[in-house]
Amino acid sequence: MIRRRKSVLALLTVGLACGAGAAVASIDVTRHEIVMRGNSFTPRDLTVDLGDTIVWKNVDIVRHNAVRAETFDTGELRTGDSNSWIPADTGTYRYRCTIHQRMRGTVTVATKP
Ligand SMILES: [Cu+2]
Repeated sequence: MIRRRKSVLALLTVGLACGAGAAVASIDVTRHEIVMRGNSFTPRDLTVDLGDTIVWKNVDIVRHNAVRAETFDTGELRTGDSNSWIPADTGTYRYRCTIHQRMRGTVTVATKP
């Protein structure tokens, strides 16, 4: 299980995303990054807490996406692009890159202990 705890970057990202700014410092956000490189997701299996943000970032030289039907779709990401998803429910979510059929990953969402 790989976990990354909250960071200043996460708070900045949320602040920019909502554009409000005032109460940003009090938001408890954990941001997890999944890197797309070498036609694979790293980490391939990620466990997060409900309410966390998952970011896919493509650092590969080809386009990728991360898709789970009816749940999330990052859209095609070019080199350096990223997109995120905040799960609305717990569970195990298997997903794939629809461009490269063998490029797969899993996000497991659990409630905070
Ligand atoms: Cu791909």
